[in-house]
Amino acid sequence: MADGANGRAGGDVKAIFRQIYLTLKAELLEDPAFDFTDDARQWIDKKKREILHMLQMLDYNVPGGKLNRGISVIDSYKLLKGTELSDNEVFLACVLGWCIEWLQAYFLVLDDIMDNSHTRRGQLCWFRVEKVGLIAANDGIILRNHISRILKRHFREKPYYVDLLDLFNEVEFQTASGQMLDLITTHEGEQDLSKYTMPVYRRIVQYKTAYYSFYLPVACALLMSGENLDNFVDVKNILVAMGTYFQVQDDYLDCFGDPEVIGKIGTDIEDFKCSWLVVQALELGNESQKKILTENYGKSDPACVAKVKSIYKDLDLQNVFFEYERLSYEQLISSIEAQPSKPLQDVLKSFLHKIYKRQK
Ligand code: GPP
Ligand code: MG
Ligand code: MG
Ligand code: MG
Repeated sequence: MADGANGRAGGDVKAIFRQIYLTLKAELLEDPAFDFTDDARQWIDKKKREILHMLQMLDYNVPGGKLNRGISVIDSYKLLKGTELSDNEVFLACVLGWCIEWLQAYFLVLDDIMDNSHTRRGQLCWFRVEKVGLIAANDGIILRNHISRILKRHFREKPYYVDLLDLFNEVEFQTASGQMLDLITTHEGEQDLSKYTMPVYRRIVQYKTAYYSFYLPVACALLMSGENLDNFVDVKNILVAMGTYFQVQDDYLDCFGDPEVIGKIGTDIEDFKCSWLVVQALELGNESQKKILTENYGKSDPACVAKVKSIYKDLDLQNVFFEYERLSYEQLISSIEAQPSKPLQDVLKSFLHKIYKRQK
C-alpha cells in the first residue's frame, strides 16, 4: 500500500516500528528451541552459514515493503484508545504489526514461486536468488512459524492470547483458500476465459487478499483494546470491500503500473490470472476482441501479451478503472460514515486514505 497523500504514516511511528524489527530479529536468532551449531571448531563454517541464511532471509523478505499493514495496527490502536499510548502499548502494537509483515513475507515468498514471478520490492524474488531456489519454500514455512514464536513470547500472558492465535490461524486459512482458488482457476490445460466473471473474481480476491491485508490489522488493534471480534461484523465487511478495491488496484498496476515504482514486473497476462482487467475486457469487448483475448491470454510469448494489452487500451480500461476507483471510494466513505462509532470511522478512513489512488 502506498503512503497516500492524506494518510502518510508518521515518520516517528515508522522509525519506532523499524527499530522493533531489530529486537524481534535478535530474539529469533537466540531462540532456544533451535540451537545454531555451537561446535567451536566448526563455528566459521557451520554456525556462520546457519545464522547467515536466517539473517539474510529475514532482511531480504520481511522489512522491505511499504509497511502499511504493520503500521496500521499502531494507528488503529491509537485511534481506538483515544489517549496517548504508553511505551509498552506502542511496543506491543508494533510487535503485532510486525507479525502481519512476517505473514506478508511468508505469503509473498511462496506466491512468487507459484506465480513464477521475477522481481518483488525492486529486487529479484527470493527463490531466484542464487543458492536459494526451493529452499525458499521452507523459508516461507519458517517465516510462518516465527509468527507463533513472536506471539508466544510477547502475548502468552494476555487475556486475548487465544483470540490472537485463532485470528492469525483463521486469516491464514482464508488466504490459503483464496490462493487455491486463484491457482486452480488458472490451471494449465483448463484455460477457459468464459469462467472469468465478476462474482468469481470477487470471491478469489476477498479470500486471497482482503482478510489478511485489511481485516487483520484492525482486528489485532480491536483485540488489544479488549474487544470481542464477534461484535464487529460490519467493520469486517467494510474492510473486506476495501481489500477488494485494493486488489483491483494491484491488478490494474500489474499491467499499467511502472515496474520501477511498484517494484515488480507484472505476470498476470502470462499466468492466465483472473485479473480485474480481463474480467472487464470480457464484459466490455465485442466478439472479435473476445476472440483475440481467447487466443492470446495466458501465453508467455511477448507478442501475445502485447495483443492482450492493446485490447485493454482499445477498451480504455484505464479510464474504466479510474471510474471504478472513484465509485469505490464514494461507496466506502458512505458505508464508513454509517458506522455509529467515531473512533472506528477514523480507523477506517485512515486506512482508506492510505490506499486511495496509490501508485504502488
Ligand atoms: C496476492 O496476489 C495474494 C497473495 C500474496 C497471497 C498469497 C497466499 C499464499 C497462501 C501464498 P498476487 O499474486 O496478485 O500478488 P502480487 O501481484 O504481489 O504477486
Ligand atoms: Mg498470486
Ligand atoms: Mg503474485
Ligand atoms: Mg498482482
